[in-house]
Amino acid sequence: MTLELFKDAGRVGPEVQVLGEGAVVLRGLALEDEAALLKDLRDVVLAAGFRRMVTPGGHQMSVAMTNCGALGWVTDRTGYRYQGIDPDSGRAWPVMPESFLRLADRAARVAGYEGFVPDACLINQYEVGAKMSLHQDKNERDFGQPIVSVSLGIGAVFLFGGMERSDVQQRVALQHGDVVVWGGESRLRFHGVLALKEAEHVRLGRRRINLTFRKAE
Ligand code: MD6
Ligand code: FE
Repeated sequence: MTLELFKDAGRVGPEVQVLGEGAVVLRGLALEDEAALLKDLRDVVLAAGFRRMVTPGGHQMSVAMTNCGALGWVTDRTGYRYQGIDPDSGRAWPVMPESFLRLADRAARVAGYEGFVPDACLINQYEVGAKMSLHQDKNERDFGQPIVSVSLGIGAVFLFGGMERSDVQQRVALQHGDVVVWGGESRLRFHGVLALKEAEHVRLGRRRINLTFRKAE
């Protein structure tokens, strides 16, 4: 499908693994601009720190989160939503860095989605033992827009299910620099992340950071 782009440009494309209709893993795609990405990540986290939010059911999440961009995803006892104000600081979320926007655009294009301009980047931090239960991403307005998900730090096993919670799941090992792009027919498939195993990454230490770019509004 999308490797045409690279043929035209006369260069070799990234390694692509198809997970389903409209869903691909682009191995190592985030490594090209890694230094800028990690520096900008550090700046965002200094302005809006990681915090463990509470679900509407009253459970504290094992994953710590923050956001950048015009909108941020939050959860509390009243529900899940996107909002422009960081509830911890009372200020706007940090601006989405250029390096983040460039990577989201490049990944979406390679996967066949043109004109993806995210207004939200949810940043998840997993320490050893943290996990993400099976869920669908459905707080966004337009399911015609994909999600671009970037894995940094230590590896994790991503679960990719079907349209029903009970559908069987593929297990996908994600490493530092891998990017999953998720849209089309697959946009509402259930997915999650298994509890993180002990490991250490040279740049990020004993944790995994996941950036998910969304067009929320
Ligand atoms: C994670 N990712 O990889 C959690 N959602 O840490 C997600 O929940 C996710 O990777 C939608 C699309 C891609 C994802
Ligand atoms: Fe998700």
